[in-house]
Amino acid sequence: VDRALRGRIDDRFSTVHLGGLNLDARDARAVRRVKILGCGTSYHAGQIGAQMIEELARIPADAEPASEFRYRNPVVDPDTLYIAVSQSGETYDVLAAVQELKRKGARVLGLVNVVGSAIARETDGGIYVHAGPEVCVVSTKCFTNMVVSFGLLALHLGRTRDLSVADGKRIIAGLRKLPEQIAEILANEEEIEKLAGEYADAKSMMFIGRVRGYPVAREASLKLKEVSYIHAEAYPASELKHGPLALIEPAMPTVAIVPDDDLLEKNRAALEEIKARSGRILAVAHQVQEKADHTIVVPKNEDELDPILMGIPLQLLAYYTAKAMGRDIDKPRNLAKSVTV
Ligand code: F1P
Repeated sequence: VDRALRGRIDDRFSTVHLGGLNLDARDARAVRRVKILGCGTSYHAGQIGAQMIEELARIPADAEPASEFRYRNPVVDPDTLYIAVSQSGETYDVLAAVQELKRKGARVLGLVNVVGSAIARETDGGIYVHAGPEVCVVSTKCFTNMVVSFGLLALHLGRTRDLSVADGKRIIAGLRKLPEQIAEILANEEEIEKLAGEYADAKSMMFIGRVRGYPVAREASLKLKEVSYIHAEAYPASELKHGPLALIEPAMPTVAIVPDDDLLEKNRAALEEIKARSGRILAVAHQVQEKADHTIVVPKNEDELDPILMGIPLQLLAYYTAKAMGRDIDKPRNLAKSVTV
């Protein structure tokens, strides 16, 4: 995160240096929609990015898995800014989506980690997320840095529309606090390792989160699947009552994202629903949750940055669960570092 932030924020609170973006203020003002494409972890980072762009730049935005984009003869709109997200910059499905978009005359930016990679070369400009090399197969620190980069991009887009000076100050101050707060979470690793031991017997796990907590839940469930091979489902907390509640029982623990924001009471109500069905609950929250069996308490920052601080302990949870089960964490079965076919 330090690396992602370094040199990108100057002393005038909301001025960001996104050097390779290749999107001047006029182009940025002309953007009517943002569509983000990525696979796996990068798609989840894109879902958070889309929410940040809507919140901070007030531009309608959404994210879609790149893997099937080209199969559905998508409408390509000249007023939409397309962003392709990829750690490796080599994922074939993302590259193929970029090529499809370019063929149809779209402007496509990249949010990529590996400098000079295929997607970085094919796109019209973009942001390098500067996460450093991801040595293992699954993407972790890159997810965090992608979310940071989306935060900077959202502020930049907002600024070109004379929006959110106050938001700019607030978020930039929040971003600057992140490295220290992340260090605090990492200092708590032992506690997370212990908790992982408690849940490693689960055959299946449910992950829930609301609004920006939902992509965090998805990403946490993906991490758990990738490295521990425990089946996991992720749902927006409000969807629980539309079906998945039927799955809740003691053998299916729930990991709940419960930030101190204006949805706190609703999230607590969901915990009650789960408890009423004898479900075990592990909450990730800013304060101990009474209804939960265990809570991982994370430091509070700006609401928009919750996905970063709540995502990291769940990456650790996946790691320690896999470790407790004796899995090969750096080389999970059936997965490749970059999926180039
Ligand atoms: C996308 C991705 C990773 C995942 C796995 C397979 O990679 O889905 O998120 O962890 O390794 O590939 P990328 O396009 O971000 O490099």
